[in-house]
Amino acid sequence: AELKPEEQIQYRQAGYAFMAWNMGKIKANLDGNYSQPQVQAAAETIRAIANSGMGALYGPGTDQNIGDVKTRVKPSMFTEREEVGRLAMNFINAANELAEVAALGDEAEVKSAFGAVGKSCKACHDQFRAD
Ligand code: ASC
Repeated sequence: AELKPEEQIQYRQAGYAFMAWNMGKIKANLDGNYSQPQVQAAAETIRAIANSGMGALYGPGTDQNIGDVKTRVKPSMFTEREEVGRLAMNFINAANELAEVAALGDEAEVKSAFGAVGKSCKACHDQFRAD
C-alpha cells in the first residue's frame, strides 16, 4: 500500500528529527566526556536512517503543506534530481564513514567525520530547504 503524501512528509520529518537527536548526542560527546559506545550507537543509528531509502518519501504531492502537515521543502528538490542525488550520496557516504570511525574509537577521526556529516546536511538545507 502506498503512503499518503502527508504520511510521507511525517515519516521523512521523523527520520530527520531522529538523526538530529543522534547528531546532538555525538556533539555532546565531542564537547564533553567521550563515551565510545554511545557515539558508536548514535553513528550506527544515523547510518541506518541515511541508508533507509528516504527518497521514497518525496513522492507526488509531498512538495507542499497538507493541512496541518507543513514542509519546508523547495519545489526545486523535485526537479533538480541530479543535484539532489549528488547531495544524497555525499550524505550517505559521510554517514557511512562516521559509523566506521565511531566503531574504532579514535576521537579526532570521529570529530572530523562528524564535521563532514554536518556539512552534507547543511549543503542540502542551503539548496532545498526554505527559511
Ligand atoms: C545537526 C542538525 C542538522 C545538521 C546541520 C549541520 O545536528 O540537526 O540539521 O546537524 O545543523 O549544519
